Amino acid sequence: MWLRKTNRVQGFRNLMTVLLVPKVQPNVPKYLVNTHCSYCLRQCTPCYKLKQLPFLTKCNHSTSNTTPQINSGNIRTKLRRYCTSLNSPSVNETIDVLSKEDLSLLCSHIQKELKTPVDELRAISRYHFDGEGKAFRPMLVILMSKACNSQSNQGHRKTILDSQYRLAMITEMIHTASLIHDDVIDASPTRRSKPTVCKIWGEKKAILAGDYVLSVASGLLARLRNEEVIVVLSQVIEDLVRGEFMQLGSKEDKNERFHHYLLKTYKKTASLISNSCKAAAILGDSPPEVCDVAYSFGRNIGMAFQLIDDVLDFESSSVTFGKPTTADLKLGLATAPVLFAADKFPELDDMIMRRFKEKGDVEKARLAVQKSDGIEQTRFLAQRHCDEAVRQIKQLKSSPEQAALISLAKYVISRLK
Ligand code: GRG
Repeated sequence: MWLRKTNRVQGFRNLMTVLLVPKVQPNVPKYLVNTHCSYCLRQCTPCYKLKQLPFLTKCNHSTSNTTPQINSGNIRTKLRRYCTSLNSPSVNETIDVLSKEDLSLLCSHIQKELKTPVDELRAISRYHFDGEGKAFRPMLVILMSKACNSQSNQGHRKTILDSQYRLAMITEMIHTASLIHDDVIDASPTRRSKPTVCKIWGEKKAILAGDYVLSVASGLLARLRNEEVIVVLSQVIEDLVRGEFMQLGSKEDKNERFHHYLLKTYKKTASLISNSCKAAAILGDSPPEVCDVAYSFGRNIGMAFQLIDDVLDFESSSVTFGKPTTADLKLGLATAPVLFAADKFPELDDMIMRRFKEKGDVEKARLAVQKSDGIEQTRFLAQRHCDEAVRQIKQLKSSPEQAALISLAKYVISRLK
């Protein structure tokens, strides 16, 4: 039995569109041409540039909310609190977005699927399904499934379908397989505060274990017997690989460079999130417009998620040194904070091109980011994506899961890890 039966409400819940926005200023990446003020986040005509930097625009509205609020707290606790605080008669139960028990159940269902008789392969492939991840993707799938299902007028469409729950598992499996491979590529010693698969078992076994998790996920996907969902999720796997591949290269031209970064971000992170949301809607037999909303919501949340990930690399301190980890710089990667900073400090351009390989590059780039407003710009961009995600999901009929998805969008900006 895939789903636990319980009385409480269960579960949670364009790059291209934006690219189609007409170009209004020369040398401004089309993607960043703003129709929303980056400060007050209201829709307005762009009227002046933010601190001389060409990318973001600002209107004449109040600047009281110039800095997005940074909250702390555990994602699950926060969502639970948010949902219980809703003063609505339909929400007198707690939406346990994905409680610790739900998460360990999901992990144990995944572990059951990874049942190869080869002892070591079984142990390696199960290693990361230990409930230590944030489970952000399955959480979204479960919430989105319920939000889409509740659009239907039929009363019985309120719970998540078996196929949608399997999709949540598949999504987490694809994510985990990509993390295992990513740790090999980056030669990372730790992940989620424990040694990586490649650190313990070596690169060859890590690659094979990642392949194994992916192959089992593919089998589960095929068994959903939904051709459209198979196509959508296959695209995700292609995107993950292409996104990772794009990350190996750099672009010399500044505008191309930012576009390259955003496209890479979509493929590496937002594709899985957006297409999983879309697949959840498809499995729920949602009409095309609901599937589009699910996709757009996921795409914007996914972009924001990665942008904030890139900010956290400059903000989260290493326990040992009390300094930001700047793991991306050390890997030669120029993420949004650096790309924005390069506008103020053109000396970063050469460092970006040589992938911060020369002695002192990483530290110089870190300081330049600190002295610029690259972090602030990146957060604003993430905020805009979250705003758009909220705007999209509000097109659905209200439901507790829709409220939780809105809360999840806010969490993406405020998260600390
Ligand atoms: C095997 C499918 C497959 C792909 C191979 C290596 C590779 C190609 C792709 C790497 C993609 C990758 C690692 C993207 C990073 C996305 C990201 C933001 C990961 C961190 O996600 P969190 O914070 O992690 O949700 P937790 O630990 O909470 O699950």
